[in-house]
Amino acid sequence: MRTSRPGGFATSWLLVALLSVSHVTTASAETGYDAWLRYAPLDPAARDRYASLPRQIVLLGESPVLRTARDEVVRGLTSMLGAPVTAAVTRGRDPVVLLGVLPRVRDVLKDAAIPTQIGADGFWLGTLATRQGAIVVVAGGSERGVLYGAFALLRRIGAHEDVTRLNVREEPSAPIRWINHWDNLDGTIERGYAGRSIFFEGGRVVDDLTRVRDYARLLASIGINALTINNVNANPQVLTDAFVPQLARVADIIRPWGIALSISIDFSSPRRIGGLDIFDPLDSRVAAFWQDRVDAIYRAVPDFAGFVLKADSEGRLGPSAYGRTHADAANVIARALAPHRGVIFYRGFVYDHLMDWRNPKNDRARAASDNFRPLDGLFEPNVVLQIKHGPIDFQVREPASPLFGALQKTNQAIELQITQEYLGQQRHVCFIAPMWKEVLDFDMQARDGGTPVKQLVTGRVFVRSLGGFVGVSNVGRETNWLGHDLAMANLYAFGRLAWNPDTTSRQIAEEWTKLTFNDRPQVVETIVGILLDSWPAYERYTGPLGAGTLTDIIGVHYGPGIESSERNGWGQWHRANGTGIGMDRTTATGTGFVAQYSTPVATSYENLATTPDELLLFFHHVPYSHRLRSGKTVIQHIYDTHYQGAEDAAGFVTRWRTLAGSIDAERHASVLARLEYQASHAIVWRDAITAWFRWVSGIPDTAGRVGNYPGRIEAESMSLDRFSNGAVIPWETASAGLAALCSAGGTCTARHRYQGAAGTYDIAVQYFDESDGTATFTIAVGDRQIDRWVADAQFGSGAPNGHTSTRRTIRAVRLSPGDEIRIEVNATAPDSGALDYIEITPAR
Ligand code: GCW
Repeated sequence: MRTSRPGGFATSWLLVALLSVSHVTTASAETGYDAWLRYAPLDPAARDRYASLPRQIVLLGESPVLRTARDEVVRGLTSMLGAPVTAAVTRGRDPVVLLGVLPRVRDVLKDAAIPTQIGADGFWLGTLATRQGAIVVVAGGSERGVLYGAFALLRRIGAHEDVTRLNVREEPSAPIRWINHWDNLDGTIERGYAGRSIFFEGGRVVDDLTRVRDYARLLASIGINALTINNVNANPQVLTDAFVPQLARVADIIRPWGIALSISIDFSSPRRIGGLDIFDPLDSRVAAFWQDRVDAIYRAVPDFAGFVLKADSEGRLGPSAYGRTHADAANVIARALAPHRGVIFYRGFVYDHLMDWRNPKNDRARAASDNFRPLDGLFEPNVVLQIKHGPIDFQVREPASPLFGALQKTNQAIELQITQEYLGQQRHVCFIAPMWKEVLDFDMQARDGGTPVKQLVTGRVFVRSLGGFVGVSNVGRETNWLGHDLAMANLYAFGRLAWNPDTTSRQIAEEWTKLTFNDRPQVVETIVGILLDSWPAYERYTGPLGAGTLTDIIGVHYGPGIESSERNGWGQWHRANGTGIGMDRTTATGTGFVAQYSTPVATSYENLATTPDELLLFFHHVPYSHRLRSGKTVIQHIYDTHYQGAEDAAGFVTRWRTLAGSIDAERHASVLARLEYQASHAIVWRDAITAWFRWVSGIPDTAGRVGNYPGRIEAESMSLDRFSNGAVIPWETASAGLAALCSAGGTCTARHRYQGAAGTYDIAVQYFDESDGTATFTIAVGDRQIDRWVADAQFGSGAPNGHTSTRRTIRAVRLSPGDEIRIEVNATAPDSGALDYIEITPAR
């Protein structure tokens, strides 16, 4: 235990006043809104452990961020301890929690054994014995550090850790811990899955910024220090004089949480809103435009953080319009920002989406390094290259981008995607920390002695002062921010890893679970178990062996759509054909991508024998008969993992059910509904992918499952009234490629005469829930209606396909031979009320 000498600080303080910032908590339904900052009241046993914790909070100094820190401690302790905790302006006879920046703390606690230095944004938490008893000190390396220290103290208590002997110093791994949003000014969100924007509506910043404030609080608690609020596919209006005051409103709301505002910009803004006929970065009028806009923003937002720029990518204009380089583009804006200490993040996500797919040497994975490596050293010091974690685009499995190891004289930040664009869009649970960790821990061998990605992006390896982490979060207006309560673990994990990338996924999951739910061992074990198993499960039923997420690449990136990636310019090719699968990216016979890595890494990926199985198809094209280390062939691996993955997803439901009564009923029910949906959609994935590969390869499943579905009755083979048979595109997303469509609207009926043994069965109805209208489904056995539901979900597609394919299971239905099972669909056009099949299996 570290203590100061008793009497080590002035005892003459008088308690001057108690401020009125104490918080009263009331029990309320769990909505997920408070996420990991619930400050749930401790049970009496746990409360006893904190009996000696001071109930008065003294803040040294005055500023919005410091006040936020103090108020948060008051709020958190009051709520958790269930007793009044108050803010005092100075110290009386009772022990206190003392908050302040390090020099102020050292002034007051002169002889105490407190660190003499704390890095920017870092903090020290200490318990010091004094004549007045044990005081708790939160000393910050900066005001932000005090705030982070306050949250760290509360986190420890929330997780029921001992705080009687604190002596903890923490500093963030990197200065850049930013969140990006892909929110459009009209209130929509690109790749957002939880409602409309919390920032914008109707072309303006929303009037009520309460949610923005509460979101900033969540972000501050995990160490985020800047927020980019609009889409990288940017609307130039954000730079206009009319918009700048609106930006200032957002900046004012997030500032007390130590978070600085940033925006994404459109590179052609000089032409679109600047009255120029040109946006050439080397033109002096263009430079003057950028300076003018930057100055205008800083007049309104003095602590503005900077810009994010997506140029020459996916149709966005960029320097190539004038034959200029990305360095030219970044630098003209960087120079305008430099006097204000602003930074520009230039996105490394630059590639040709109109690439000739017929050329086997073409490779989108090469693009980032091909574009940026030659420019290393040419960027202004306040330019940061923002690089997606993998060379393609947030697929379920990718190697680390080689660009991380290739830049020695350029600041870099890793871009991680929290919004689950390719990972089940928050309808599926997929805890991404383990995937991020694989990349962060990967040794790029950029020079001798170990250079994991985490040390490259934090600037440690090549000694860059700017570097770090950017997360694309896309929270929305749904109460629980991301739609799925468990998805919030990803936002939490992003912040915790940006703070300290050495933290393990399990540590993060445990901490998050305790704070978000509770710390009962069974709860922690179950939820952490589901979280840690979720990415492997998702990978199993979606994209095998590094081939990519086998989803509809040119659409909403959600359900299966295996051939959508092929024969187009988007470059997410897996090159599966009748004999084999995979992208040959070797130097010897392929696209040469592997040569972008350092020699030792390249050598291992170049050779089939040393390429890890999980990335095999990213680097090599192999026959379906190729044997993996497991001894299985590639094709059998594809079959087995898809069945395994679907079973894993079903297991999440069973595991989650065991938590009934151990967590609040509200979140138990809402997560259960999502997990049940996930389990059924995992079957859609399983069947689509295994059927497609069975067809393309001509090789049967040795276990006999693929193409053989016991108890399944295809809708098109039922006795149909007003339904018509239709082909589903892509074919593999419907059983047997066909569905019964109720396209004419009105009521359509499908009948099946049950001829099996009498007994109790589960009946699954597989149908398509299109986004373009509603369809009401009724199912009856004889004249007994057994279920009725309305299909009105929004899966982003108005057609029957892998996005919309949905399963409803009616459990424990008594059936006797001769019973008629009747499904009626009442569809409002253009919804086709499509029915795929029913499946009758013994009740579970
Ligand atoms: O993954 C792709 C997304 C686009 C996104 C783009 C990017 C914002 O499908 O929606 O655009 O990446 O990162 O710029």
